[in-house]
Amino acid sequence: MFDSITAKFSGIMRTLSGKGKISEKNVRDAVEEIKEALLDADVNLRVVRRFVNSTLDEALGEKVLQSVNPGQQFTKIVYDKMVQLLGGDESSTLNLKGKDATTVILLMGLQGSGKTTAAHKLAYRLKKDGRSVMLVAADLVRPAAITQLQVLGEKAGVPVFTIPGEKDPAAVAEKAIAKARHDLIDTVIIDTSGRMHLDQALMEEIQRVAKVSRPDETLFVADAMTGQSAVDIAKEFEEKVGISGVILTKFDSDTRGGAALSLRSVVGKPIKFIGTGEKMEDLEVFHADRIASRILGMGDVVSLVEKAQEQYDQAEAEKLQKKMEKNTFDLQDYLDQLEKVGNMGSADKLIEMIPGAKGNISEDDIDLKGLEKEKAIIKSMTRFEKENYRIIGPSRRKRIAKGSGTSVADVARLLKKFEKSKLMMRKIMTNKKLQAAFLKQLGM
Ligand SMILES: Nc1nc2c(ncn2[C@@H]2O[C@H](COP(=O)(O)OP(=O)(O)OP(=O)(O)O)[C@@H](O)[C@H]2O)c(=O)[nH]1
Ligand SMILES: [Mg+2]
Repeated sequence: MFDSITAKFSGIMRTLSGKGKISEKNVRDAVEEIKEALLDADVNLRVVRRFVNSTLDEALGEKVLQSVNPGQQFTKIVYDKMVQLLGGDESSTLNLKGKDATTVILLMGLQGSGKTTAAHKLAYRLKKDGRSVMLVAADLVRPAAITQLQVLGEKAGVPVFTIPGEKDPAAVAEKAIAKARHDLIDTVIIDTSGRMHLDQALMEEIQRVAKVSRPDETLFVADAMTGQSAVDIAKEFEEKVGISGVILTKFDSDTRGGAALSLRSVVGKPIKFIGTGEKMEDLEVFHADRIASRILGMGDVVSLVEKAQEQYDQAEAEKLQKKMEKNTFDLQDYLDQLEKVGNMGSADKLIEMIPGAKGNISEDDIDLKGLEKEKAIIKSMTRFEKENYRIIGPSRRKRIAKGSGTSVADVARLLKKFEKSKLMMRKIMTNKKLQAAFLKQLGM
């Protein structure tokens, strides 16, 4: 998402930052280009106007034109406006009751917007946070909807409430909540049906479900690919049912991003999560500042570090540190690290988070395939070999290459790389300053 808008914004900023002094005309030209970029990305016209006017007002103030580094000042203004547009620092956390009560989350949206997928991603996330979750199948329109939720619920390891034969979604919701209270389940997530278009029947159905379930969160699920129309639909849901927040799905898609940039401002409700893929883990908390950075091509280091940290818990990090201190880090440990990198996400997602990487680094540069190869090689070693890499001579190398479907050269390359990492670790561990930086990165 945002590929073309990011390219254009980076271009505009680069032109301006190259200038030692900028004139009023420079600013006006840049703002005009920004306007075009936003319109091209299918951003709502009123939103574009407001963005452009307030950027212009501020940028033409004395502060920018007279400043030592006008290009940077201008970038800062555009960045701040973008953050504001996306919701500023308003909270995107869910309104959850304590565990001694039952929190109800209602999901709604058009057909195929990603409600069922979002329901199961949310269930998975909240369960991971230590909550007890129940999914409720209140989509009684599409024949396969119940089975779909049951399959996903099983994947996430949470119960799915259904009433076979029941035709009234409000009745299902009501009974589900009663059961959750009885079973001391603290979070209920209700998946509702969608329609191709907005229609009276859908609105009435959702209204009735909302009335009996009295949700703590009423989340509108919007498909980022539907562009402008997502905004109109959200407005309709807000008027008829009332929404507390938005989940923007298919953020990973190749779309221009207009919906993402317009929704918050037009509907006036926070975007709380973004869906970044079809898998259970592909749900990120929405942070206006981080997305603004990504859009302007400035990367998102905070999310990147968080993703890395997710892969480590404190105990593991300490164990790793011990091994490094004692220099007993072996190939099995190396393999564990490779697995963690692989778990951080696909190459294209990582690229978006590295400042300046988009457009400069390709997916091939982040060599996740090479990673797979290395993993296969280590997995073909015996335990003794993993613990004593120096004994891996020519005949062992041949056997390992054969076992992993690679070549002897590949095995040799891996061993060299591993040896280098070990050397690097020795260096880190014998240098206090490096050590501190490293531990900070592990979140210690
Ligand atoms: N790439 C990507 N695909 C998604 C995402 N969220 C949902 N999908 C896909 O979109 C399709 C529709 O998702 P569902 O969750 O079934 O949508 P729904 O709103 O429940 O649809 P109905 O129940 O028919 O109204 C599925 O193929 C999902 O895998 C996302 O964030 N990224
Ligand atoms: Mg569904």
